[in-house]
Amino acid sequence: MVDEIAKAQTAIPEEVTLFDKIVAKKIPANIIYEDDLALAFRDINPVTPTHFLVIPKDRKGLSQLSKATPEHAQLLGHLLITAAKVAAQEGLDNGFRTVINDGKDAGQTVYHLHIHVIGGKQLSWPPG
Ligand code: IU
Repeated sequence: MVDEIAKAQTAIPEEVTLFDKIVAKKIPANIIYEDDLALAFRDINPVTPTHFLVIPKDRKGLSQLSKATPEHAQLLGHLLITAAKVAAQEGLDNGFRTVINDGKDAGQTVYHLHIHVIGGKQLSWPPG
């Protein structure tokens, strides 16, 4: 986790992100859901027993949530609904948490909007 925060200090928006490469199946990922607009795959560095990411296949300029405009409303809604659907598919019936890290202070390392879905254990609050 400390590594992620260190990585976030130097992470920058890119033309083609690592997640674009996952969408294009150029780099491997454990994909658990896919439709026309969204992809969900297991995080390679899980922080809870279940930890997956929901991403837009075409991020339409959404490197991070703070870049969202009204044009992104439908896509963002679809991603949230997908997060809940895949959480149910994963059996997270007792609850789960969604997280969107935005920028350095939040520890964002990949500038392709993504929703973390974490669960599978009792989570604590507040996060650090
Ligand atoms: P962050 O919110 O930008 O910090 O999250 C990026 C996440 O992407 C982080 O949890 C990584 O472990 C994860 N990840 C991944 O699952 N597969 C990859 O190929 C890469 C990062 I690069």
